[in-house]
Amino acid sequence: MSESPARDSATAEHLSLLANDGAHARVYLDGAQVASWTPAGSTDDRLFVSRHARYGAGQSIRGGIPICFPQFGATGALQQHGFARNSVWRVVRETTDADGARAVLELTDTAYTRAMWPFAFHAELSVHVAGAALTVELTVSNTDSQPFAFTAALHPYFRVRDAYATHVEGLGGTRYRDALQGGEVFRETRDPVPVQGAVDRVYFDTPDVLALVEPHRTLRIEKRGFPDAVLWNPGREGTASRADFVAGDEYDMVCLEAGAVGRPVMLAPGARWTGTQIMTAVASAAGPPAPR
Ligand code: TA6
Repeated sequence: MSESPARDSATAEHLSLLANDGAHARVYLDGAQVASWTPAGSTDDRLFVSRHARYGAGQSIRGGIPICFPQFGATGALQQHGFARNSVWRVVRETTDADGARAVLELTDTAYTRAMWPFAFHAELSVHVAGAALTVELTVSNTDSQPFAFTAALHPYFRVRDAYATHVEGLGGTRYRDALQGGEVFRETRDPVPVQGAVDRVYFDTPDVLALVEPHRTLRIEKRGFPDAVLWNPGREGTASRADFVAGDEYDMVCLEAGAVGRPVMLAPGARWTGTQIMTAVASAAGPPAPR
């Protein structure tokens, strides 16, 4: 992997997707990371990116939608969240038509990836924006002669007005592993689940439609192919201990992720797997928020 030249959000190589209806997304080639999404008819970016985020090859931008592959978290032998977010992806195509704007990027094995994970693979990320929705789809193909297993997640940082006034709908009754309680597994008794401070949980086998609800607006989050969901907020200590966060960022973001974490995906030679996350801005019944 090459060392990262100093870059910023403007100079790091990226694609700007603009649908005919005005919906917009920005995708960086570093990590194939979506780092901005504005639904049609809105000026509000629904993705959070820290002012201290780093840009450039080898960096994962603190915010947007990092891709965790071929390992979620620190649960295996690889670096935290795998290498996809630290790799430079190639643009396959970029199109705009009546259905919206789409970019497709790809990543294949290199000497860098094989040194950590000795398999040939092809990963493709499709990003589509139109109307109120952003759709991100990760497809992994096994191009090796032996089977492999991986875990993965799409790790969106959603921008919110006050993280600790949000809640998540749809998780009630599911089991979760709580990283803040020594990795113990519990069953969720609440629905909705309020975000009330630092939280770091993998919810297993959840329903495919969840919602991140703020007092003034809602994001509908649908996943396909990803059985699990991850809920993360770093809390005060989490932002203070990471140089690419600014103190106070914990109020501005909630991660509600689509993951294949609990059971690794097994792929035979020639086989393919796809996981999708569809994020839709839902109009608020309560009207525009009062200024903070
Ligand atoms: O998805 C939640 C999580 O795995 C947390 O445990 C937390 O570490 C977060 O991801 C961010 O990880 P990072 O390596 O980007 O600091």
